[in-house]
Amino acid sequence: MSGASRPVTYVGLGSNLDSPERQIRTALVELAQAPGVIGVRGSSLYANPPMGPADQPDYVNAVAEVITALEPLALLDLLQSIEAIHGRVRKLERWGPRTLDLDLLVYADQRIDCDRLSVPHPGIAERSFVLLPLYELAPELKIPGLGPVSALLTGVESTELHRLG
Ligand code: A4P
Ligand code: MG
Repeated sequence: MSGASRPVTYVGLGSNLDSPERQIRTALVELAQAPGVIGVRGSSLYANPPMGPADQPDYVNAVAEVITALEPLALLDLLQSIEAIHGRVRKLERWGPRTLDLDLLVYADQRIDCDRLSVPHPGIAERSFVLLPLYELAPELKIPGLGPVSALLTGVESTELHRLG
């Protein structure tokens, strides 16, 4: 692990309801202010069309590098508490619209598979809206079990991502 007491982790942020850009920017501040979080560096924000059901608004996505003393499940608790502050309502529809989705993408060099948590997040390799902001923050990153983020990025189409100012 890179620094046992302050692992480097990456969190994916996504929103397509109720002012998505504001949801993401506020969530970055809330993450930075949370107990147990040592530092946060946010990527650019990217507007992009929905993956999954097409009858929903476009998304805004970003990635944050989070340096934290929190263990993985405690970090997941934090992410879910921030989703709750943003009025996230979990519906049965898979991949439906949401005010805020926070996914734990990478936790240092750990591979985790338990009831509540799969890390690295299983969707990373197919999602340009994750790979491009992740590459922007950490071009040298190697994702445990998947390899360099740069190599993964060449395997996805990222023309539909629009960087927001
Ligand atoms: N869980 C397991 N592993 C993790 C992890 N690494 N990070 C569990 C976060 N949670 C994890 O999550 C369901 C459960 O997954 C949690 O209770 C947690 O214990 P959820 O957030 O309630 O469900 P979800 O996000 O609706 O489901 P899913 O399948 O994870 O959806 P995704 O993969 O998050 O995709 N299109 C665009 N353009 N941009 C998007 O951001 N997002 C989605 C949702 C669909 N289409 C999108 C986007
Ligand atoms: Mg999620």
